[in-house]
Amino acid sequence: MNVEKFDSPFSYKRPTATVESIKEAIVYKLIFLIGRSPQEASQRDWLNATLYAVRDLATEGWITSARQARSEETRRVYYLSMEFLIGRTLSNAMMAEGVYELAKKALAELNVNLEDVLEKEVDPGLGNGGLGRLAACFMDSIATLALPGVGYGIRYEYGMFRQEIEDGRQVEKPDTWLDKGAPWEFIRPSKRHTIRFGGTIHFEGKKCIWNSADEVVALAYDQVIPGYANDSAATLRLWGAYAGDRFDLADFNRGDYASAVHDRTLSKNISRVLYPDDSTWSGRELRLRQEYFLVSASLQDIIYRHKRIHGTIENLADKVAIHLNDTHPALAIPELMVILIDQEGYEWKKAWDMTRRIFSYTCHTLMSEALETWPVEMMAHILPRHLQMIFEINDYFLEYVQTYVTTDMDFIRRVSLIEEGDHRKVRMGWLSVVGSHKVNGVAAIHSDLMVTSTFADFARIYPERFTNVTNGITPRRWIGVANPELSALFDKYIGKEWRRDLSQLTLLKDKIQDPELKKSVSQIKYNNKVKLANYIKQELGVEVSPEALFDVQVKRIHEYKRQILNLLHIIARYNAMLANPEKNWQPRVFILAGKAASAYYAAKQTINLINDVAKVINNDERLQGRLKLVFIPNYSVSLAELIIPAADISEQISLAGTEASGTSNMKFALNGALTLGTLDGANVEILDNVGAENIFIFGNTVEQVETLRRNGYRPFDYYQQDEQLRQVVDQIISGRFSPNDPHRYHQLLQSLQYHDYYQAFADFRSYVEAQQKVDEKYHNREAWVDSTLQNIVNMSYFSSDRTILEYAEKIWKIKPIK
Ligand code: 26Q
Repeated sequence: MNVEKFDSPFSYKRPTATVESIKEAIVYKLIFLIGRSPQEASQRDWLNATLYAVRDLATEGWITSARQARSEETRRVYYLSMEFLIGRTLSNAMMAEGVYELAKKALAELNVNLEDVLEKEVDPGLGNGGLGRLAACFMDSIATLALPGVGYGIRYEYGMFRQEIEDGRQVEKPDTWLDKGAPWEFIRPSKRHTIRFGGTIHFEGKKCIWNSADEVVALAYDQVIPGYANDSAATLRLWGAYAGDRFDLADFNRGDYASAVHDRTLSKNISRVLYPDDSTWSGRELRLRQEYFLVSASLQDIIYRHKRIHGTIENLADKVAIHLNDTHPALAIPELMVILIDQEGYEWKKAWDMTRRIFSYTCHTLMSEALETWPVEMMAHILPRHLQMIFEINDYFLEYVQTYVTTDMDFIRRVSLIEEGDHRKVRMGWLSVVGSHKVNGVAAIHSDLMVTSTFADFARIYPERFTNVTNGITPRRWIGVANPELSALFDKYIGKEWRRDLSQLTLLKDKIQDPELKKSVSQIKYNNKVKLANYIKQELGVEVSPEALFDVQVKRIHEYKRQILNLLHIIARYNAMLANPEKNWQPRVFILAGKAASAYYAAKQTINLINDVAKVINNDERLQGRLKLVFIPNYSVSLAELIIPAADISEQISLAGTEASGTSNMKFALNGALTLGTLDGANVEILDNVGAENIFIFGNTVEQVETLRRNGYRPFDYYQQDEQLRQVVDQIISGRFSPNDPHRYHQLLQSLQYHDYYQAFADFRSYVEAQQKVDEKYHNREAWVDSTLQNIVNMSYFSSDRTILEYAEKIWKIKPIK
C-alpha cells in the first residue's frame, strides 16, 4: 500500500507495471469485474480484463493531471467536434503506459496470445474520415504534451456504417459498436445537462425569454486519453442523449405508461447515428438538433466547471478557449451569447467581446458547395432564440462593415450571415469567422486559397484573423501501433524519444547510407506487405505477391479525390500489358478502399466499377499475375493501420485546389511510401520536406485548373485526342467490365466526357507518365529504398505534436500543466 498520488488520509493499492502484477490484475478483473473464471473466459473476456487492467494504469495519472490543472487555475482549451475517430484503444494505451511487452508476457503465462486478443477490440467509427481522425490525433498530442484540454463530442449509438460489398456494390450495414460493451468508458451519471429545443420567444422589456417546447438530457461518458509515458492523460467527453426524468405527464396520468415511455425513447434519437458526409450540404433537422445538443451540453459543462474553479465568469475569456472543428459546432457562438446575456445578465457588447476572445475556428474545406448553411425557417422552429441572436450579431457586424470597410451593397450582401432569397439561409462559415478571433486552414496552400477565394471578403474585413496551421498525425499510433517493426528499428538507431519528439528522426539522416539500415527498412516493408497479402487472401480470396509494387489509394470515395483517375490508368495499363505481354512489366498490386456516403450515387458507382474491373483483371491469366486490383471492404482506422505500412506508393491525386490538406498522405510517407500526387493540400509541403527526387508530382496546378475552367474546359477534346484514354472510356461504356449490365456506367462516363468537373481527363496523360516514372524507379531497388528512407527521416514536421503546439501558442494561448 502507498499513498503517493493523493493526499492522506486515503490509501489504496496502486497498480504497478510488472509482469506479475499485470497478470494478477488481469485475472482479478476477469473474475470480479467480468464475472468469469479463467477456465471459461473467451477471447473477448480476456480482452476486456486486459483493458480494465491497463485502464487502471492510466486512470491515476488522469485523475491527478485533472486535479493539477484545476489547482493551477490555468487557461484551457475545449475542442468541440462532431467526430472523433479514435480507433482501437488498447495497444495504444499499453504503449503509452510502457507495458506492451509486460502485458504480452503476462497473457502468455495465462496461455493467451495478446495479438489475437487485440484483434477482438471494436474500432468505434465515430467519424467520417480526415476531420474525425484529426480530432483523435489532436487529443493524443494534447495528452502527450500535457496541455490542459478536453475534447467534446457525441456518443453515437451507431457510428459510421459497416461497408459490405455484395456483387461489387456497397451495402451499408449498421455499426453496432456498443453491443459488445464499452469497457473504456467512465459513465458520469452526475454530469448531466438539460438541452432545450423549439418553442417561442418573447421580450419583456429588453430581456428575451425563451419558452422551449422539448427537453433532452445529455449524459457524460468519459474516455481517458493517455499521454505517452508522461503519467498524464486528457479527457474525451462524449454526450449521450436521454429523456431524463421527464415523462409525458398527460400520457402518464391517463394511465398510458407505455406511450409515456415510448416518448422517452424518441429523445435518444439525437445521439442515435452519425451523419455520413453529405459532400454537398443538405439540411436535415435531426443533424441540426445534434449539433445544438453537442454545443449546449458542452457549454453548460464548461461554464459549470469554470464557476466551480473560479467562482465567477467575469474572467471566462481569460481562462477558456473553445475551438470549433469546422462549422459543425458553430452554434456555440450564439449559444454563449445567449448564456451571457439572458442568464448572466451581461450587456450585449461586453458579451460579444468575450465571445470573440474565446472562440477559434478551423475550416476543413474549400469547396463552397460543402459549406454548411441552415434554412432560417428550420432554425426558427428548433432554435428560435439562437436565430434571433444570429440576427443581432448580423446587424452588429454589417454595421461595422458599413462604417469601417465599405458601403458597397454587393459586398454587404455577400458577407451577410443570412443568404437572402426565396429560402433564406444562415451561413455557418460566415458566423464562425465573425465570432472567432482566429480562423485557420489546414495546409499552407489551403490557407492561402481561403483568403483569396472562399473567405476573400472576410480577409479584407479582418486581415489579421486568418492564419495557417498545417495538419499533423500522431507518431504514437501511426508508427508505434501501426508499424511495430519500424518502431523497433528507430529505437535501435536513435532511441525511444522520437515518439515524443519526432524531430529526433533527423538523427537518422547521418545513418541513411548505412547498408544495414537500408536492408532492415526494405525487409520491414516486405514483412508488412506479407501481412497485408495474407489479409487480402483471407478476406477476398485474391492472391497477391509481396514482391509486387503495392500502389494504394485509401480514403473516402469522392469525385474530387478522383479514384476514377486511378482506375482509368489501371485499365490503360491492363490494355498495354495485353498489347505487349512479353515486355518486362513491373508487377503491381493496386489497392483501394473507402466508403461512399450512402446517398452519393457517383461515389457508389465508382466502387461498383472498381470491383467490376478487378474481377476482369484478377481472372485474366494472360497477365501472369503481374497486375492485380483489390478493393478492401470497410475501410477504418484499424484497416489503415494494416494497409498504410504495407504501401510502396501513396496515391494523393485530388484535383489541385480541392483537398484541404489530407492526412493519410503524411501517414504513408512516414511509413516509407513514396507519394504520387498533385500539388494539392499538404502534398505541397511534403514535397518541400522530402525533396523533388523522392516524390512523384503530376497534373495541373491550381492556377492551371482555374484557367482551364475559365476558358471553358472541354473533356471531350481530351477523350478524342488521347488514344489510350479513348480506348479505356470506350471499353467502360461498351460494357467490357459489366457484360451482364452493359449500360451500367453510361451515366458515370457521360458525365466525365461532357462535364468532368474534377478534370480527370485533363490530368490523365500526366498521371500515366508519372506512373511510368514510378515503374522505372522501382526497377532500381537501391534508389527506391533511398527515397523511402528520405521520406521517413524528413517527415518530422508532420507530427501532430508540432501542430498542437502551434495551436497552443498562436491561437489558444495555453501552456502545459506543470
Ligand atoms: C455534412 C453534412 C451533413 C452531415 C455531415 C457533413 C460532413 C461531415 C464530415 C461534412 C464534412 C465532413 C468531413 C470533412 C473532412 O473530413 N474534411 C477533411 O478534413 C481533413 C482534416 O483537416 C483534411 O485533411 C481533408 O483534406 C478534408 O477533406
